[in-house]
Amino acid sequence: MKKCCMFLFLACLIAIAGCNSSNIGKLDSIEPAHPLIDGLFADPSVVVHDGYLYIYATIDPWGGNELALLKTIDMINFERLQLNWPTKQACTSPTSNEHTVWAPSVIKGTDGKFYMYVSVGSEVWVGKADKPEGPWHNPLGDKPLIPGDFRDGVHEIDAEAFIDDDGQAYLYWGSGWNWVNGHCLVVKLGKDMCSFASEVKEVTPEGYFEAPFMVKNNGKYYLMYSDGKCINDTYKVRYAIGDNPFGPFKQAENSPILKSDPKNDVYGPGHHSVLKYNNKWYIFYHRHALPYNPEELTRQICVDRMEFDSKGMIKNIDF
Ligand code: FUB
Repeated sequence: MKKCCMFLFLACLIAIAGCNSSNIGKLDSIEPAHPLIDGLFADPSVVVHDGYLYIYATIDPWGGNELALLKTIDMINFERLQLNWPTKQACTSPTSNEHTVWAPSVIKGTDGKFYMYVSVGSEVWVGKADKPEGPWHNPLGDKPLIPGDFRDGVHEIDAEAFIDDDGQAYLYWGSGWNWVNGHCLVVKLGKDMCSFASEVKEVTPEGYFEAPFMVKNNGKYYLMYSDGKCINDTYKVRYAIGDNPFGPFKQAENSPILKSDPKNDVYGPGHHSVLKYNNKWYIFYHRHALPYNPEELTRQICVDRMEFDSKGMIKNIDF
């Protein structure tokens, strides 16, 4: 009888484990430029933790009082979770403006904690949590990491952290105003991930407007970014290559690698992030919802494979 109970118990455990087993490797079977979820979300940032994929995103149009957090174990069913932070109320400073919460970036630090860099108004706030779902808090109390008046002419948004192989973290950020003169700044982050540990350097590559994302592959540093207007089909993803995190970065010959393709109904793809999973690269980005209506900010999140060719160039993404 005892043996029988033990067998049943083990069988149940195996069944439960089977139900929960992660299938996010199904990333591969998702159609190019096909929205992952029905809702209107933009600026995706992704984290994989305990077999789940988490997507942090701007709620369209133009953000809201909070961010969207979507969680999946199978790339088919997405659960929408409520984040306790950031909110517009919790992240208002004398230099923020009326803009909302948008453009998150989440990364796991070398200390095993999760760090979020998020634009609220026209400035960058930092959050910290033990788990991707939170609870999140601002380690700086009620202050932004990068205030709205940090540097003249720079729109202080779209921050993205990168951790190099030696454990040193960097923060890239910046955009322009009125769709012109985008600036990309970079700084070394302190071990606490919420202080600056170097001078801030401008590394703006050719054709840059906003949404920087750093990728390292085979010792090279690929600064990827968006260019054009996110409100229409001019938005696209470019990249430039450098030998270290501070550049200089030279735009690659085949840049942009992701752009509108009206024949395949793809309009204004951009503000991406990159995930390396099971030794394969994936690019998450938003593109305009269909039917395409320029000037209306209704964006949806997609994912495609991203590959490097034998010369170390990022291959153009075709649909
Ligand atoms: O979602 C709001 C803004 O649109 C982001 O900050 C930009 O990068 C663009 O995607």
